[in-house]
Amino acid sequence: MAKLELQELTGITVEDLMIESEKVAHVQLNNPLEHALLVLVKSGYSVIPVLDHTYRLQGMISKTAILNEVLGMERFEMEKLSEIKVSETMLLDVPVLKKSDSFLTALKAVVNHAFLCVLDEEGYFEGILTRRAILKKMNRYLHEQVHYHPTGDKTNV
Ligand code: 2BA
Repeated sequence: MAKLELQELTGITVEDLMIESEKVAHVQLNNPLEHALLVLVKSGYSVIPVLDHTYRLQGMISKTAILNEVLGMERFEMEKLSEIKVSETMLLDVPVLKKSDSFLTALKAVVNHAFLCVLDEEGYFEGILTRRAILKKMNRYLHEQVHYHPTGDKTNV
């Protein structure tokens, strides 16, 4: 594999690294929390996107928020899971990116967020960009720098 140069790294866009929407676990606005918890547990993720029926992003739902919702004074009131909708419990303030955003924009964003939703101009969901995808690219670039400049020549870093 050819060495990854700095210009190539900074020239990478969100589109090059994102996970396409078909592969992203998600739930719908009017799903009951029971369904959302099932998807979260089965997929293994802690937070996933919430979409409406037209595939527009509406929020995010987490295992923690669901468990908080059903936490009673003395026990988890699991019967509530079928009564409450995702729309009542989801997080509304969702960080987003565009496909055309640069690697550096994405790098800054994943400092504070494990993943970001990627939307088109009209708010339709196109996929997600994860912290893992960004770190993987950074890891490759930095290791190649060390490999090609083992004596600490920092001219290309
Ligand atoms: P978390 O679910 O908190 O997962 C944190 C990290 O743990 C993930 O980092 C990944 O490295 C690992 N991990 C968790 N569940 C996994 C699974 N089922 N298969 C493989 N690895 C798993 P990232 O890959 O950077 O993902 C960051 C966040 O993006 C995840 O946080 C999750 O909220 C979301 N995410 C990632 N891929 C997703 C997908 N296909 N569908 C929905 N959400 C996804």
